[in-house]
Amino acid sequence: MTELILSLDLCDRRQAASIAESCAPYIDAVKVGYPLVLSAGLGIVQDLAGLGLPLIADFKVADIPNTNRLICDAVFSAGFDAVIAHGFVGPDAVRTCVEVAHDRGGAVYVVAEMSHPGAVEFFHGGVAERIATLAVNCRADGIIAPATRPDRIGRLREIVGRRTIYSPGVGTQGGDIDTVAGLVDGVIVGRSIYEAEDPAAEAKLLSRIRR
Ligand code: 3DU
Repeated sequence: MTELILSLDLCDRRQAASIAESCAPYIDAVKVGYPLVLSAGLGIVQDLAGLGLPLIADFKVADIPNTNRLICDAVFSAGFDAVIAHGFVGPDAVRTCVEVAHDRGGAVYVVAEMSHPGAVEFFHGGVAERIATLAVNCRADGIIAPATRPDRIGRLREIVGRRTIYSPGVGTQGGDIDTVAGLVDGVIVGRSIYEAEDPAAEAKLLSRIRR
């Protein structure tokens, strides 16, 4: 089953909670990042907790080990179930995120390669492969890989094996859900759902990948 993860990049707390609630029957998790938390406050986590879905903190944590520890402690204390971290900061920094997450019963997903056009500047030429290897070595729960480049997902899958791959970039960024769904464990979809006239109907439509 390929999961459908709603990326809730809205800046209005009530609108975000309402869209998440309407989509809840058709999605497997909710990803929350800086746009929503910085606009609505961390209280949004409590608003979403009632959905009974895993909440993923997309803070792309990328600091020294001590700061990563403080950030991840705060993430799990707030009620998140997983955190997304960058891998380019190196193994000690990533390991710290994994330690905190696993102590709290949570998960860490490491960004191996991003989905936007400019990502090729630094992630290509072997870097994404090295980050994916680092994620495995640091016992991260999985990686983030680009739905906009299915061939790259294939390459990164060779490295991470059965570890989870979550993939953003479907829809608005150009990635095709039917192409990507069979390659990954979950697709992350934001604007195609929350900007739709009927977000719940769109989520329902996309949730066909779960079959
Ligand atoms: O393009 P969308 O609206 O479906 O949103 C995609 C989300 O996934 C958004 O929160 C973005 O910050 C995040 N993301 C990527 O799009 C690409 C990455 O490589 C990593 C995260």
